[in-house]
Amino acid sequence: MNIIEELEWRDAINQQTDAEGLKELTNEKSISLYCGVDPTGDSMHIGHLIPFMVLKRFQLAGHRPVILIGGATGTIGDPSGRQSERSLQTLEEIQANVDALTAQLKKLFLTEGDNQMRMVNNYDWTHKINVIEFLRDYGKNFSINTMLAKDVVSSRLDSGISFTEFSYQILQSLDYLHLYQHEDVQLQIGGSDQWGNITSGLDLIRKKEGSEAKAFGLTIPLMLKADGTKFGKTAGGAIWLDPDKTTPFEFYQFWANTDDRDVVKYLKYFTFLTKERIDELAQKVETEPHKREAQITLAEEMTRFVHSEELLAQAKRITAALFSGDIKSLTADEIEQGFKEMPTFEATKEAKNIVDWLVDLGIVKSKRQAREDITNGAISMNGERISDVGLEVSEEHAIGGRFIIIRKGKKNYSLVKMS
Ligand code: 545
Repeated sequence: MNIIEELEWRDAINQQTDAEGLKELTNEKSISLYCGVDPTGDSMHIGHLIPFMVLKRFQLAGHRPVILIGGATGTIGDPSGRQSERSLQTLEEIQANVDALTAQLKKLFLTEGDNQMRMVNNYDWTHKINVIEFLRDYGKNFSINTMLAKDVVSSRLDSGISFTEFSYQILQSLDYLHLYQHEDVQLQIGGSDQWGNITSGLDLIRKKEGSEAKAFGLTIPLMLKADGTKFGKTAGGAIWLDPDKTTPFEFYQFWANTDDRDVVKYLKYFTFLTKERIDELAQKVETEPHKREAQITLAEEMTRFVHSEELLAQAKRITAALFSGDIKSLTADEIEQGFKEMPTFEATKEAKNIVDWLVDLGIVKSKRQAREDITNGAISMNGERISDVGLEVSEEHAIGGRFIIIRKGKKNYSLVKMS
C-alpha cells in the first residue's frame, strides 16, 4: 500500500489539494513534509497528537518529516476554529511553552536512529523580516478578497477580528514557502481546521515559484464518537500527553474504556498496527466483545507510544490491583495515580480509634454506622477487611507512610492522605 492509500484505508484523510498528484509523487520518491504546532499551551493533548502520528506514518514509509514549532506564529495565535479574539500571551509564557512542547515532541518523535524527524522554529526566519519587506515582498501576493473569504475570517466578520489575527494566515504561508525553498518540503499536513492556512501557503508558493511548483496540502478529519460526544474529552477534561496533567494510568484507562463501536476506528487512526492485526482485532470485537482485547491492545499501544514500556506496566499493575482489590501490592506513587479521581481525605498521623477516625474524616456518617459497617465486614483498609472496632489507625498503616485506602461496600473507594 502506498502511504496515501494507507491513510485512506485508515480514514485519516479529510481533504487533499491534489489526491492523484500526491499519490504519484509519494510513489516516485521520498518527500519532505511538515506539520506545525503553536506554543499556546505547555502540553499537547491527544487531539493535537493526530497529525504528528500521520507524520510518523510518512516517516515509516520512507519520507522525511519536519516538525515546526511556532515560536513566531505563537505570539499571534491562530484564529482558526475560534469565535473570539485571543488575549496575547507574554513572550516569557510563549518561550516556556516552546521549551515544554519541544521537549514533548522530541521525546515522542526524535528517539530513533536514522531518518529522524527534524525540528524547526519559525521564529528563526520570521523575526528577520522587517515591515517594509513584509509588505513589499509578501503582502503584495495576498488578496484581501481571498483572505476575507476564508472560513476563519468570514465567520468572524460579525463578532470582529483584529488585523493581527487576520494576518495570521500570511505568517503560516511564509513558513510553507520558506520550507519549500530551504528544506525541499512539498507537503503540509494538519487537522481539518488548518485547510485555509495550508491552501493560503500553496497560493503563495505558486505566486513566488510559478504555477508548476509541486506542493501539496492534506488535512486529517476530526475524530467523531459513535455516541455523538466530543472525542478526547472526559469528565476530568482533556487527555493530555503530559503525565503530570493526565497520569499514565488515566491515559491507559481512557483508551481501555473505548466503546465497541469506536475501537476499530481508533485502532486504525491512532496505532501503527498492521491491517492484518487490526482486522483480527475487529473480528474479536464481533465474536468475543467481553474480553475487550481490541480495547486493551489500543490502550497498550497508545500508553507505550506516548509514555513508555515501564509506565504501561505500571498502569496495568494499578488496573489489576483495583480489579482484584490487592491494594497492598501498589507503591505510594501508583496509589497516587490510581486514586487521583477518588474522594480524598486528609488525616493527621496521630493514632486514633478506627470508628472515630472514619467518622471524623467524614467517610462514614455516624459512629453507630461505622461500628455496624465494620462488624458486617463492609470496610476494608488497603485491601484487607477490618473486623476489629477497637483498631488503632496510625502512621504504620499508611502505604509508603503516605496513603490509606478505605473501601466501603463493593467499590466505594476513599483515599486518605496522611500528613
Ligand atoms: C503554525 C505555523 C505553521 C504551521 C502550523 C502552525 C500551527 C497551526 C495551529 N495548529 C494547532 C495548534 O494548536 C495548539 C497546540 C497547543 C499545544 O494552530 N496554525 O498549534 C493544531 N495543531 C495540530 C493540528 C490541529 C491544530 O497543532 O493540526 O488541527 C489540531 O488537531 O488545531 O507554519
